Amino acid sequence: MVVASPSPLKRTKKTKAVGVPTIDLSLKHDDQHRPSLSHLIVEACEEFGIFKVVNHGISDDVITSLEKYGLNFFAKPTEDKHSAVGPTVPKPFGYGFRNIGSNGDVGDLEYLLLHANISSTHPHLLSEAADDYVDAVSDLACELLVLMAEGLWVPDKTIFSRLIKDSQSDSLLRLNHYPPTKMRDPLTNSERIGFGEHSDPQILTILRSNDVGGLQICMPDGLWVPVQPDPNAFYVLTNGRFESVKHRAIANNSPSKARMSIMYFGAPPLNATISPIQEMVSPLNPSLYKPFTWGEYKRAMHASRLSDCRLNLFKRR
Ligand code: GA4
Repeated sequence: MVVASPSPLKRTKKTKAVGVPTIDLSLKHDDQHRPSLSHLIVEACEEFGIFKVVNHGISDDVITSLEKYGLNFFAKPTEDKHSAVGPTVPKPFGYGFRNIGSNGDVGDLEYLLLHANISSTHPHLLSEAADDYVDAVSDLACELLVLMAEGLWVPDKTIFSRLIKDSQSDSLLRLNHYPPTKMRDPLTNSERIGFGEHSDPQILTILRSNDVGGLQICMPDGLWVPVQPDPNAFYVLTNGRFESVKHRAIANNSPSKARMSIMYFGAPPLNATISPIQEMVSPLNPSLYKPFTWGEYKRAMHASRLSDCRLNLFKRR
């Protein structure tokens, strides 16, 4: 067996946190284990839309450098943050405070949303820490996409990874900073929301956070359960046939420490057509959606609220 957590999505007694399937990537070079590794990834994507990757091979230095960069950035005076990369409401890139997107969503956080592609004309961090991080996590994303193709028995193993390796890839980097705040909303006495419920639209998301909790995923029965933070691992959220898990972050309820999470969103170029690969379509298993470009999908996304489902707009009648 190559999976480290024996009972995925079993809630641990003490914390009520959920154990998502764990993928041990150190086994990728082992010819004997690689097929079961790719099978487990496919299973995790199909059943949960999220898994945890351990032994990912990305050095601590790369991760902590970007984390330090982020913490330094968020510690700056407000005016400096606004002037550093852009306006208060990123359109969509730059520094954001409370406002998410441009259709009225708000949360208890501040963030940096940047294009991951250095050659792009959009703002990016221009920091070595961010470049090194993006290089490392995009390689990890590609490795996982190759394993997914293997697990799905797709003949062209790089069919997915090529989309994010493309020089025009529309991948993004997001740093979310959740300062400590009072746990309950004083008016409603309900949990305060850091980042409202949504599913990620990109091919896959690679999320890393410090040891402060906040991430929750929605179970099939609609119950929200916390995911235990693990600074040494990455959480991978998938999309498509591998439906992206609905998730959110509650406001940070730790007494003094801020929560910081870093997301890499692996995306295709804007002009890439999104449609099922031929081998997956048959008269018995027809394509459910009209083909669309990633650019078209993004336009629909930016016209929607955080929790909206955009895919329905492209459903075949
Ligand atoms: C959710 C996932 C990513 O964080 C993001 C978000 C994007 C944004 O912040 O600009 C969106 C949201 C996300 C989907 C609906 C729209 C657009 C905020 C929003 C209300 C960067 C992304 O790609 O889609």
